[in-house]
Formats: sequence, structure tokens, C-alpha cells
Amino acid sequence: MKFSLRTLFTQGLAGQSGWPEQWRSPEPRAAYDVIIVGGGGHGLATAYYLAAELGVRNVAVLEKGWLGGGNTGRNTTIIRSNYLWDESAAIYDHAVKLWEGLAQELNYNVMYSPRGVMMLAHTIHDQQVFKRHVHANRLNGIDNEWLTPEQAQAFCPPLNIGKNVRYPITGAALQRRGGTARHDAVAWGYARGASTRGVDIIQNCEVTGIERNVAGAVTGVTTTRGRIGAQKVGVVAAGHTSVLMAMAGVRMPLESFPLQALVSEPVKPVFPCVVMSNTIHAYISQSDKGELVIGAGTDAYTSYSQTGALHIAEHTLDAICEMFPMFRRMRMLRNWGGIVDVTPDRSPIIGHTPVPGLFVNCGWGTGGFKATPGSGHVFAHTIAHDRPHPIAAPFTLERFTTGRLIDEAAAAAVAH
Ligand code: FAD
Ligand code: PYC
Repeated sequence: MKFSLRTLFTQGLAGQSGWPEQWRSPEPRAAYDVIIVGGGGHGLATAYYLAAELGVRNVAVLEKGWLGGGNTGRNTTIIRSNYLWDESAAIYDHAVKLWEGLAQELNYNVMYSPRGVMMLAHTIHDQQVFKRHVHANRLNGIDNEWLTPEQAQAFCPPLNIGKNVRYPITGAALQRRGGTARHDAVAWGYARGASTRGVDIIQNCEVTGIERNVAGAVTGVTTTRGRIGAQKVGVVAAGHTSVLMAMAGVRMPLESFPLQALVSEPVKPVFPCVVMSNTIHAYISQSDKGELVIGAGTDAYTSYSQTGALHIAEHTLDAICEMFPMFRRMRMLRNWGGIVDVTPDRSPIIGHTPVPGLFVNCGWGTGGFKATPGSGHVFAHTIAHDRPHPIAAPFTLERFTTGRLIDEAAAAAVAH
């Protein structure tokens, strides 16, 4: 029987006797130990921690567009860990602790600014929900405090606490350690850190298929730039996870929605913190460039369009003008949308899949930017050790069959 070198390389020598064991692999040789699909913050952070903490450096990050061009570069950068359930509090506060030292860790200024995140209550029900969060957070050692409307206004002077509005403010929950960071710096900081440790970062490289062997295990991916072999593949492609996982025959409990944001013309520093109102679908902060950064709610329909419906943005601006009348004459500079993937319980999915060697990190919905360092950190450990990091363990896909859901709908910033 004849073998060309090419056949040897791509098909191996399965079933041939007389050949050394290592030549008898039925698999094409794996080029990488790990391929990460998606060059957003979470994917790049995963690659960074694989290389920096776990010594796994034969890694490639494949990105269909440019680094940080997905939701990482499109979000309003709100960081907080005031989630209700213990499992969520653990993972989001793990992230906040990493944010606190991230600029030093990466030697890259990610402009983390813990200026305080205030969540407004407008109804008795809001008050009850937020007070429950305050107590639950404190039991987990996470800062969160209840403010009267007057205290809320003292913390954020532009806030209108008058009674003569559609949704008067009845109080607020304040997490002082919450804040913002510079989104593209986060992507670039992790990318540089990973790259200097040997990770290959390949842009303009869309994954079009996930290859499996006869036993069903992952052997690599096909891309718009050719086939690339790998022993393990981690999918971290917010908004597009279902499409990618379908390539490996895995159906995900996810829906994708557009979520939009906009910025105003730049003005001098006027807004000292982050304010969010879930009830009237608006959140606002001021960037270091001076723009007011304003976010809206998700569209009502699933879609892969990277714009949001106009009436959603109008509704948000109505709310902003009511809460902060001094901004009524501001002009808006630009708006955009991203695609977020949302799970039934509004908590992420992190971990292994039914396909050996295939891992997934998704479902962060409207709130994954704040999780970037923590998500990458626990996902890297999960991939490297082939078992969930203890903080990630409650977030595996199995919860949708066992019923152990982690319902954070009320802690999500944005109504979906
Ligand atoms: P992304 O940055 O989207 O990265 C995924 C990457 O995968 C993309 O770059 C994409 O191009 C790539 N990809 C997709 N398919 C393929 C393929 N086939 N092959 C190769 N690459 C592929 N979260 C907060 O915590 N706070 C906020 O204030 C906040 N505000 C938001 C406001 C808006 C308007 C939006 C849209 C989101 C907001 N979020 C917020 C959510 C947050 O942005 C996301 O949860 C987070 O950025 C997800 O990061 P990621 O790295 O997983 O995804
Ligand atoms: O999760 O805090 C958040 C958030 C704010 C805006 C969008 N998501």
C-alpha cells in the first residue's frame, strides 16, 4: 500500500501494523493545543490567562473581523458586581477584583474608574428588589448600600428628584466599587499580553466549520483562511454562539438580540458616576473624552442586525431628559448596536460541551463587559484542566437539564 506524505499527514496510519504507535494516530496532527474562536475581550482574556498563568502557549485566537470589533468595542463599559445569587456574586466580584489590578497586570492603562454605579428605584417594587440585592450582596461581602432620593442627588447632582415626572425616583442602590473602563484598551491590553507570551492572534479569519473525528472529538476548525488543527477549541463569540455551536451539532439555549447605545457631543466633566434605571430603560455615564455615554434596551425581536430600532433609542432619550433635564439641549453624535446572546435565566454558560475538546463561554447577554477578566480567567482554567474552575462550575450547560437555573433577570441592567 502506498502513502503520499500528504495522506500520511492528513489521514494518519490508522489500522496499519508495523508502524510506531505515535504514527498510527487516526487524526491529522493538531497544530495548536487550543484555538479560541472570537477575538473580543473574553476570548483574548482567555488566551492571556492560558499563556500567562497556565503555561499553555501553543494557542491561537481566531477573529472574523478585527480585535474588539464585536460587543467589546460597542458596550457602555459599566462594571459592577451587585448580582443577587451567590454564584453570580462570586463570578462578577472575581472580575471586579481583577479589574482593580488589571492595568498593573497588563502594563496597559485600561482606565478602570471605580466612580460608583447607582441603580435607581421608581416604584415600591423596585425598592423591594434593590433592597433585597443590597442585603444579599452584603452577606457575600460585596459593597452595596441603599440611598434616599436626596442622598442619590447628593451623589449625582444632575439627577432630578422632583415628584412631577412620570417615574419619580424613590431611592437608589449604590455600589461604590462599580464604575467604568476603556473598552478597546481592555481588548488591546489582553491581546498584547497574550501575543508577547507566544499566542497567535489571527484577524480576518472567520471560523466556518468545527471538525470532529469518528469518535466525535474536536480535531480543528475550518476557516476562511484554511483548515487549522487543534486539540481543544473554545468558542467565545458573543451573539453568534448558536451559529458556531451548530457547526459541531450542539443546540444552545440562546437567543440573539440587538442592543444599542449612543454618545453625545463632548462636554466638560459634569457627570460624576454611573446611573442606571432598569424601569425606564436608560443608563448613563460620561467618558474621559467628555461624551455622555447612553445605553438603551434590547429590541423586542431576535435579530443579527448591529443596529437597534429607532423607537427604542427615542424612549431612552425621553427617560434621560426626564431624569437629567440639564441634558435636554445636548446633541447626540453617533449611535450603534451590538448583538447580545441571552440565556433563559440571564446568566452565562461557561464550560465543556457534549463534544469532547469543545468548550463554550457565552450567554453574557447585556452584561458581560464587566465580567471580562473573571470570565477569561475561569474559562482558561476550565480549558486547561478539562474540568470547571470552581467559580465557573454552577454555569455549565447542564443546568438547563437539571433545572438548577441562576435567575438574574432582575439584576440585568437592561430589561429584555
Ligand atoms: P465580543 O466582543 O462580541 O467578541 C466576540 C467576537 O467573536 C467578535 O469580535 C466576533 O467578530 C467574533 N466572531 C463571531 N463569529 C465568529 C466566527 N465565526 N469566527 C471568528 N470570530 C467570530 N456589559 C457590561 O457589563 N456593561 C455594560 O455597560 C454593557 N453595555 C452594553 C451595551 C451595548 C450596546 C452592548 C451591545 C453590550 C453591552 N454589554 C455590557 C455587554 C457586553 O458588551 C458583552 O457581554 C461583552 O462585551 C461580550 O464580550 P465577548 O468578548 O464575549 O464578545
Ligand atoms: O450590565 O451593567 C450592565 C449593563 C449596563 C448597560 C448594559 N449592561
